[in-house]
Amino acid sequence: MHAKTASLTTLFFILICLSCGEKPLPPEAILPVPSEAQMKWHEMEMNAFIHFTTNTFTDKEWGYGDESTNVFNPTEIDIEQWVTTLKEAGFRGIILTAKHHDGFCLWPTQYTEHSVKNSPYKDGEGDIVGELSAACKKHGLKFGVYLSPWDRNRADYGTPEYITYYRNQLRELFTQYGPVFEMWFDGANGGDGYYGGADEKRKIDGSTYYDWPTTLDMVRKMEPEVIFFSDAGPGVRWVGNEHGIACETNWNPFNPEGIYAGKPGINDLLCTGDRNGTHWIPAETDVSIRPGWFYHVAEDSLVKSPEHLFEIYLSSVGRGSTLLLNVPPDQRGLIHENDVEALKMWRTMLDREFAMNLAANATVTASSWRGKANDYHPAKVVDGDPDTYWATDDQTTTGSLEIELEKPTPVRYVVLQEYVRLGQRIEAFTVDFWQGGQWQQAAEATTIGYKRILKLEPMQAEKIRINITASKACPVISNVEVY
Ligand code: FUL
Repeated sequence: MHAKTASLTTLFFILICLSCGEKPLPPEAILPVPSEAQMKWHEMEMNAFIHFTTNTFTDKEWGYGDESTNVFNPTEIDIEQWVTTLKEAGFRGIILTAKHHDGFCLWPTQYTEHSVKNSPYKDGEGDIVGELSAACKKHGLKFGVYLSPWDRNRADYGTPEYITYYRNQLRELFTQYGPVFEMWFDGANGGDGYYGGADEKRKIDGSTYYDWPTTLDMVRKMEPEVIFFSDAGPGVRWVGNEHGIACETNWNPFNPEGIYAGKPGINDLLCTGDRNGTHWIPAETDVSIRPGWFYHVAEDSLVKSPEHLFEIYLSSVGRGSTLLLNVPPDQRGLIHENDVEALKMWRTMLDREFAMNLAANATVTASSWRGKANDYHPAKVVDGDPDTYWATDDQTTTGSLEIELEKPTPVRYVVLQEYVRLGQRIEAFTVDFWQGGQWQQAAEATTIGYKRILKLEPMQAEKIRINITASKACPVISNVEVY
């Protein structure tokens, strides 16, 4: 190589290196951060729950465990109707009570006679778990399983043999009906039950009896991506109530140390999470469309209204949680007409309220952005790409974004998303409207997380300002929508 060419080449590399040195690195993650499987779970936003067992036919919420298998007889069952109804409503996954506390199994397990195989349903040839898992696959929904740890039918409940039974059943479920996206471990335990005829109260130590670490390891070997739900996670945690309400301050970080399913006095903590928590364990908001979890004819008139379901959407998905809405099939084996109607009208409402994003491709400015680099430019919050974001320099933990609307418009909702792959950061912010030449505060809030939707008193706005007033580290926002 010529000396001249060589020096030009060197200069070229020096210039490249200089410019790459100038380009600011992305912010460092603030731990904990979500796993890839948890990220997928966040993105699902809304899943449906199906409670179905002998209770549907005996008009109970908690079967005692002595129900005859003959009572389970859904004569007009149409599982396609469940799945298409739920899919049209916008749910991405369905979690089924494969076995509730009464112990009746919705699949023909080889480990007990207390199942569909001894019921009149399809003359004992039916398999609700199999049929629902297949219908979910067909319609592109994910399938999840609830298998009650408490079992009021089993004579061996309370002994180590029952744990083997429980694990055998999990093995059947995960090898025959997967993929299973979420596994639901319910903490409820009322003590008394049939227990094979013993008719007594049994007390177990919830912190040790089930030996969860061994069970979870076993399941993970079959389904590495599965999300475990329980009070303590480890995948996702209970939100601490059954009203459809996540807390306004909702941290995904959580400290699971010493927490176990059913532990008394932890509901508030489950709802808020823990700013300084060690593990990423988001809250899942489970609630029923009816007062009960199972179908009761007397509740046909008590199906939640579309307006109530909309409020629940705002207080769950809108507070950074995932909604798990229970829609229980009736004795025919169908989702009742009233529930279908409520879901349809709710969907219409969601589509109407969030029809036109006024921020899409709007002009956005910011108080500052990371290294003045294009990669972190404020416009990234309206580009519709969940993987790009606005971020500030490391030492800047406050800052604002201004979104210019095309014309003065009444604004009802602001949707915000942090880029949570780098951890949850923001702890206080306001939303302000530019009106008649000055800023007016429209809302004051705390956490954002995966998603925050603020419902505002509709006000005419020319510009909107998102003002981050406190953050654990430099704010990183991937999305802003305005409706
Ligand atoms: C509770 C159970 O006791 C209810 O019956 C229902 O399954 C609900 C989702 O969880 O702990």
